[in-house]
Amino acid sequence: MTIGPTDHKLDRLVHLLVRNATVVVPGPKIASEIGVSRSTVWEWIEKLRELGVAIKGHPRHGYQLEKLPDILAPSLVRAELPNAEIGHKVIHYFRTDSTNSAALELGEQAAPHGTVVIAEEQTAGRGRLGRKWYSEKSSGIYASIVLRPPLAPATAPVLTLMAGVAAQNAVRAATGLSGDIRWPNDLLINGKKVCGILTEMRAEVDRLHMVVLGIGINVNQSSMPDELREIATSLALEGGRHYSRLHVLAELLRDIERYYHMLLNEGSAAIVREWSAASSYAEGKRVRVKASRDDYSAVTSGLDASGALKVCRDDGRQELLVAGEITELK
Ligand code: BT5
Repeated sequence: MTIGPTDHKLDRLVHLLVRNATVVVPGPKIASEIGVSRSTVWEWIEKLRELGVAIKGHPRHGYQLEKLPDILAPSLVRAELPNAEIGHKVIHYFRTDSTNSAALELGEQAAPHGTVVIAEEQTAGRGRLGRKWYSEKSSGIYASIVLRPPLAPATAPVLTLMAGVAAQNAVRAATGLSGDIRWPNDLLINGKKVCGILTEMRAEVDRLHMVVLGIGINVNQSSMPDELREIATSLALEGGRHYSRLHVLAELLRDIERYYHMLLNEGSAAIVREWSAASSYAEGKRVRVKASRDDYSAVTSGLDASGALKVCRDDGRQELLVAGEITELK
């Protein structure tokens, strides 16, 4: 079931509990401050508890947070990002099919540049080419960012590279874990995928109308499903501890804003340079390439100016990859 975006009054409830984290807030006070009935407050407290927010208390006495919640409520995200361009508007869902679908739809309805759509859970999270993105409830970050870049459609691949570099930086800043970037869009830790990026766009002939950058990061999953265990991991599995999704998300949005400005001010070459320095896959890596009808081994030899990957096949032929999969050959 897909449900609508989170009521801004529920967002205010979370904010109010966080602001008063050290005291018990009486139910009637909460009800009057946010303008809902006491029974609605009770229902919402139950809903938050279901999501793992630890709240002590009872309708008769009042409520108090047992610890700061790791919920990506818009007011909490915005509080982390004062004056941000990316994240000045945050739309939150407890559950939706795909944040990319929601962001594309909101973008068609004129959602401004920098709007961020977040879900605690996706029922149809997707990767490229119709693949599925496993989106366990409240363990990962599922975020889609609406961008309206004053750029030509040919720049779109560089936006994906930019998001990869931003994700790598954000993960390092928030957790100390260092990841590698596999072309074009996977963040790997110890060889396993911890983050994927799906860029979708609406373009006119010479101008990008809207780009949606969809980013999935596995943060606190304590195990991965059987079919992904060999290839995927989470920050918690690698770091051996729980991380604040809010903190990781805030770092991510800040880094995306920083690299986005680098792209606008210095051009694609700056992002290609950053990516090349950040990825062990840029040059000299032996890989297996799976392109549309081709499957071969090769060695990578750098990115071209548009972000395409140059590879040299074993028989010496050069190829330029604009799409496709590569995996490391050991
Ligand atoms: C991607 O696709 O890596 C892009 C994933 C983008 C997900 C975000 S979440 C927010 C936004 N809303 C969406 O609906 N999507 C975006 P691709 O390169 O095609 O990789 C997909 C493959 O990764 C799958 O076929 C699995 O093998 C693997 N996979 C699936 N779920 C995973 C997970 N949670 N962690 C790591 N690997 C996963």
